[in-house]
Amino acid sequence: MSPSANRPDPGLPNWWRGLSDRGRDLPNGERDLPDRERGPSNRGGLPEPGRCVVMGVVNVTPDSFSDGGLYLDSGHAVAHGIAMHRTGADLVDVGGESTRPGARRVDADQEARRVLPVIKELTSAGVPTSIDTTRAAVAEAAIDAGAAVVNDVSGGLADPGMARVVAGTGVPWVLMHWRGPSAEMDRLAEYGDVVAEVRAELLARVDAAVDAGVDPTALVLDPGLGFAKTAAHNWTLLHRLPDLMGLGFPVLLGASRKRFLGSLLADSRGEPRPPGGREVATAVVTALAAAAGVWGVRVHDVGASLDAIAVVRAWEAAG
Ligand code: PMM
Repeated sequence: MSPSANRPDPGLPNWWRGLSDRGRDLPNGERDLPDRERGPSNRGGLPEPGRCVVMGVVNVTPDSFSDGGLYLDSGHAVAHGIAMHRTGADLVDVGGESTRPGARRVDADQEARRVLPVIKELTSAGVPTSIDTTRAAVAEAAIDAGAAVVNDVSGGLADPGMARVVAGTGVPWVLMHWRGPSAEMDRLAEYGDVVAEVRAELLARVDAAVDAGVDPTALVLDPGLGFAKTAAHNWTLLHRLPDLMGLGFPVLLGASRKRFLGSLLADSRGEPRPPGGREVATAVVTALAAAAGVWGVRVHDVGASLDAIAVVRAWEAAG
């Protein structure tokens, strides 16, 4: 792990450097602890289990690339969420709109009809959930239904109302790097320096969020693997994870079963390995990411990633 991991870097805005260096002013006139002195469970309401967080995926959609159609029925979606929670998922990420490359949008009512019953039931079963949406209205209704985190693959770009909802409710917000809707994203995968551009574009989203009143300690950054990124871009971003973590925010990674793993594992005719055969590769990415110190991973197979994290922890603890 790079020595610079998790250290706010010098190119950061003053509000963030000040926050990390000396803590926050509290309304009662006292000063909160600086980040480096905070306990492991004191970051803006995010789960901090003392290891890499595992977010389990439930797509209540007919067309997601890996689990599309499996959990469109809300009973199946709830049962799967509960099973992932029992396996050890720290959060169950519920989405109602596919973001696969080229996917067409569903309307907001349909998205809400898919996710709200699932979030309500998971919440009453004691399962912490995040809502995977780019729409402020869906996020707000999901928070009302019990969602504890907003996971926004557009980083607040798709809906200008999202920052207001997050600021108003105070829930943590995952800002993913995004350049445009799924139908267009493949042609937006043009970079000179992918790491520098992803960092700068994410920081711009952080600034917009903070300007809208969002607490910066409630933000998580995600490089958006596969979203306007080629396989080569994804590998470069993974290789240079410490540069992203140097921004000082918790980092979430969503590599699970994605296309770049399918093409890495293509057969002798060049046919990509189907999503179901990408789990070992996913768990290896989880292990390497956990060893690099990421805050969390978003995965389809919770048990496999928890096993990978257990290996990393045992390896590190023996040192
Ligand atoms: N990827 C997908 C959906 N939501 N959220 C975050 N934060 N990061 C991701 O990489 C991400 C995401 C697409 O994958 P899926 O179809 O398996 O849900």
